[in-house]
Amino acid sequence: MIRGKFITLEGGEGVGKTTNLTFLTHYLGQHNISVVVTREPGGTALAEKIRHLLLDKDSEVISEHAELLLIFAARAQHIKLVIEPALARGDWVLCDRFTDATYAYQGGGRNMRVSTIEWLENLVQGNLRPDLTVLLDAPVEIGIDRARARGVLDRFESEKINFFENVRRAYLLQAELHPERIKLIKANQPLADVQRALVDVIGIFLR
Ligand code: T5A
Repeated sequence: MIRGKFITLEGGEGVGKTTNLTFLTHYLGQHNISVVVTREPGGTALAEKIRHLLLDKDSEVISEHAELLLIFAARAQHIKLVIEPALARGDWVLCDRFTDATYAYQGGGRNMRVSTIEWLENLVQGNLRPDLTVLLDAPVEIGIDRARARGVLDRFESEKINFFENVRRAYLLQAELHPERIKLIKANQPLADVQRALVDVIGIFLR
């Protein structure tokens, strides 16, 4: 059995990850590729409970270490129960956010040490890394406005603009550090153009 491809979508708040994940799922379906669509934090019953804890803005103050460890606890479950079995079956996995989000939000946004994140990444993931990551990038205000237009903000969305500028900077740094894996698409263009760029990027895997 040929192992499936592991593709992640990344970017700040409201840049269009979910919208484009749905588009990509449909597009791959047209190419007869069996796809598992999932997200982080989340993707299993336990990991979705952890997601709820992380996004709940009425919870007690969550320490930075608790936040980081909860994210990796959810990820450990997700990898073992969903991602690895799917890839081993030959399915492709499309995941809305993965560890690049940890480098961006906890590393960039919360200013946590990159070496700590790397250590947890190696512990929890072993050799597992995405085959391809699409980074949707847009000026922070655009994504925030789109997220706000949707209504109630969660714990992360309630952060200050400076936090999101640091998140964006850290994402762009990840793309610089891993140019072979992370492909950047400008998300502040019309959706049809974003999706054309997405088809170009994914085309490499379909040949
Ligand atoms: N988190 C997560 C961490 O801190 N560390 C981690 O390691 C991980 C994995 C999860 C939160 O957890 C944090 C980060 C996050 O804050 P989430 O729900 O995954 O939350 O992330 P959000 O960014 O909040 O997801 P959103 O659903 O808000 O944003 P999306 O998915 O990027 O945006 P989407 O597709 O819902 O689009 C938003 C709106 O914009 C429109 C869409 O139609 C929609 O209305 N839109 C466009 N409009 C015009 N032009 C375009 N090109 C458009 N693209 C989309």
